[in-house]
Amino acid sequence: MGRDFVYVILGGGVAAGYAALEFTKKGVARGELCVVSDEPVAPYERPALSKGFLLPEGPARLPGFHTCVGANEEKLTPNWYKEHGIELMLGTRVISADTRRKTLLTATGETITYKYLIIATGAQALKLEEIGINGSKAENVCYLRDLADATKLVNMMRMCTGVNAIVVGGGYIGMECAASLVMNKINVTIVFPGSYCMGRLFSSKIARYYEDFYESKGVNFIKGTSLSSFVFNSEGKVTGANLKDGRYLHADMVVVGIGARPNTSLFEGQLTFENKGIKVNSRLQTSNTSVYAVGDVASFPVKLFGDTRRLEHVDAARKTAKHAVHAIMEPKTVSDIDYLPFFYSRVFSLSWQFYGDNVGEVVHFGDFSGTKFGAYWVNNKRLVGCFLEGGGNDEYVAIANAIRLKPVVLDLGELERAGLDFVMAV
Ligand code: FAD
Ligand code: NAD
Ligand code: ISD
Repeated sequence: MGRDFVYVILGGGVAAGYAALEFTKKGVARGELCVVSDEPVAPYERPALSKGFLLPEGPARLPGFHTCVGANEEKLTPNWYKEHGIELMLGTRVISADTRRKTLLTATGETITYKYLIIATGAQALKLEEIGINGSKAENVCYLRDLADATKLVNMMRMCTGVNAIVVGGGYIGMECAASLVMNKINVTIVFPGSYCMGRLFSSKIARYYEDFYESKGVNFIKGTSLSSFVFNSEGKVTGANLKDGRYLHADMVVVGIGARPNTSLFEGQLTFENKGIKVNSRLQTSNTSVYAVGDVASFPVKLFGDTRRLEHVDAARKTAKHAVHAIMEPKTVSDIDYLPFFYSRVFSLSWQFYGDNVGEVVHFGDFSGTKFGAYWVNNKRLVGCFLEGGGNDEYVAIANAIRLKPVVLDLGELERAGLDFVMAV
């Protein structure tokens, strides 16, 4: 069995949805484009899974958050793909790829041939077993990567009102899920090995603010240690956890967020890799000229900082996807991607955004006992990064514009005194 397309998008997540929309804007013909996804639903805004989807009241549900509503663009329901003549192969896992022959093989034995391939396979949650702990398959242990995980977590939260959850990991998933668990009236203990939460991005001072806020909501932080093993009952449910520092924690449910791994194994040995991702040029093209990579799997040049980065964030997925389609469909007019790294989160009543790079010296500003504060990162006398909690839209736009210019900063004290006024005046 074989199917033949001009363009194939492998993966059906955020990048796939934004790429599909861009293909239609660039005039793809009916029957030319196929999206192959092992998920049972059309591409959706994955960030909604750790935010709106977990709310106890009025939760977000599909079709409400199909791409591309996260960027205020069209909502691509399954019908949209049909109307545009795009083949949406859902529940279809690709088990091997041959970039020389330009073919993909599905788990059901179907061969898909392409002229151009866009790899948009994203990432998967790291499993506890990968850090030497058994228990991932227990019915009360949850991960959060896809709709099935989020549905299991919601069902678990409904059964666990008033009881105890352990959250393993103090990164994005750990912090966003802990907030949702609290909103669902579950007692939360977060365990992670670092000395403060969100260690990949936050300074210790920023982290302290969020940890204090969470503690005011009843969350218990156990830092500087990690799980050594779970304790199970006779039905195989987790009832508690032993920590490496000797402590024991009772648990009715567990949520695990210990990092992600890009889904690149189909292309190992066929394409060039960097930063555990598929290396692409400024047009998102891999070492094979017919193959492009976007989203979480792509290691792409970040012109602003003169290096190659793999960013596991939704804005990068959306923009790399659009850029790759532009490069494929209109190669003569496409310029080099010029991406400004952008990360954000929303928990409880809090909301922050970060632009740029968190390297160099940190200068904090604003009111850390109030609701609006931030930090700048200055590297080699240039402003390279800015974090702001509680800002308004104009301020976030000003930050993004300023960071793109990397203005010179000679006096850190002056920068601290100016605070947000510094970027507003750039
Ligand atoms: P994905 O969206 O993961 O899509 C990959 C797709 O490929 C999936 O459909 C997958 O099933 C499919 N696939 C993989 N392998 C195969 C195969 N062999 N055959 C067929 N299909 C395959 N980022 C932010 O910036 N802000 C946020 O608030 C935010 N919240 C998040 C919340 C959660 C719960 C998660 C998990 C991530 C969040 N992120 C957030 C990160 C963001 O969602 C990702 O960076 C983004 O989804 C990456 O898009 P992608 O298309 O590369 O990968
Ligand atoms: P992460 O890298 O943000 O955090 C991993 C956490 O696990 C860290 O706190 C780390 O200290 C901890 N950890 C590592 N080993 C551990 C151990 N042995 N025991 C306990 N903790 C351990 O990864 P994540 O939170 O799992 O997120 C997964 C992916 O989803 C990432 O790509 C992330 O960018 C993405 N995501 C992003 C957002 C957002 O941008 N707002 C929200 C949710 C998810
Ligand atoms: O970027 C996002 C985000 O944070 C979400 O929750 O996209 C989703 C959508 O806004 C959900 O509708």
